[in-house]
Amino acid sequence: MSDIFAEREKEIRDRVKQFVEEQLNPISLQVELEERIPEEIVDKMRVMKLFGLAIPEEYGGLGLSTVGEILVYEELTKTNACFRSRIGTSNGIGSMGILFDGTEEQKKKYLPRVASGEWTAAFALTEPSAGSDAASISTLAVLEGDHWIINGTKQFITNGDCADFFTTIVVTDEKKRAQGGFTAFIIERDTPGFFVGAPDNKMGMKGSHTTELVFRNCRVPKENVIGGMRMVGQGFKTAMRVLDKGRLTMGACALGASQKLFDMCVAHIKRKAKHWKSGDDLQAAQFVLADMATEIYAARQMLYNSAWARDQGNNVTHEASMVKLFCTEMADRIADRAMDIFEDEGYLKKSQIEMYLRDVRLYRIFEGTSEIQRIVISRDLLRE
Ligand code: COS
Repeated sequence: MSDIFAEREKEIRDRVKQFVEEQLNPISLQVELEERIPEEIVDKMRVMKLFGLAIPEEYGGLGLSTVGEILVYEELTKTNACFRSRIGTSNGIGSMGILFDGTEEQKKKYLPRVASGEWTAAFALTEPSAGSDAASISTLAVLEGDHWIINGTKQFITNGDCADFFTTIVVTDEKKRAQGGFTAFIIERDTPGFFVGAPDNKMGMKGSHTTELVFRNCRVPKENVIGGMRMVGQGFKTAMRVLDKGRLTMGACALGASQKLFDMCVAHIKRKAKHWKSGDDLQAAQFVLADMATEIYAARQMLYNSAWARDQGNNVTHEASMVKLFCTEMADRIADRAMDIFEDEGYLKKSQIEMYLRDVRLYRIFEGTSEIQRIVISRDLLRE
């Protein structure tokens, strides 16, 4: 399996591992309590080119393969999940639509700025009445001369507080809807008629913020249709392709968090076992660790295999959904078992076990709930 990793990607992964251990872990709790990532850390992530992981070198990024990218995300999620969210949303779902389907002018304008971390990107699909059922969105764009006039509301948009532009999916043909009636736009933050709401008060991911976006007669130039006017009506496909990739990276995040929790549990049990009087206690803990390790092993194989298949040019729509479904549900089980192992200590903020428990729960929700993944998997397989 290690043959699929290029030397350069392993070297980048190792640098990120060191960065996590030396710079991010020491401030993980601080980010949770202050609900923000210090700007000097964002600067360090810029210098490491982490905002350009998946962006090709010709546009200033690192140009990692899917395998290389998931290796990095796996390391980056062995700490507070917000660091990965800040990077991964911008370099992932926020800008991948431009990379996949944008015009050359759009790629040249936006991707180098995302890669350098000068600009942050976000992805806006979800609406108050359209979360999982993405085909029910109602934000509407109407063409008037050289501008589209957009009205509607998006919600739960990660990076809403800090994004400079938003890849936004809206309706342009109410009859065709998801079958040729949705279009992807680039909405810059200072566009007239575009308003960003206050950060939501969430259960977890405290250092990463979601907001509402409101479009009130928002005037967007024709050039901001991703891919240009020939791509009007193709926005649902752009969004789905972006999510196919995003679901693999979500698997990597869930795996990284699970591995970190497992490592914490091993260290905790080794510390505690010295004081246990009965061998039964040790065996109970050993059985839990064995189950965790087995699940993590299975998750890693399916994730690496699917990422590698994508890098070979294969369509991995249902594999990506399988990875997201399995890895994110596993992370939830592992966080719950970690709480069992740490007992009262795990319930304390300073242990950070309770933070992981709250944060990994989101992995089962964003970029498509577990139920959505089951729909995608079964539909794809039945179609085959
Ligand atoms: N890649 C490329 N094209 C795709 C695709 C994919 N993965 N999935 C669907 N499409 C295409 C279809 O081929 C179809 O094209 P045609 O009109 O040419 O036939 C079009 O998109 C519409 O597809 P479909 O009819 O399957 O749409 P549905 O409304 O039935 O889609 C699902 C249902 C579940 C796939 C979709 O609503 C979904 O993924 N929802 C979850 C959204 C989500 O993850 N939200 C989280 C918030 S975003 S962070």
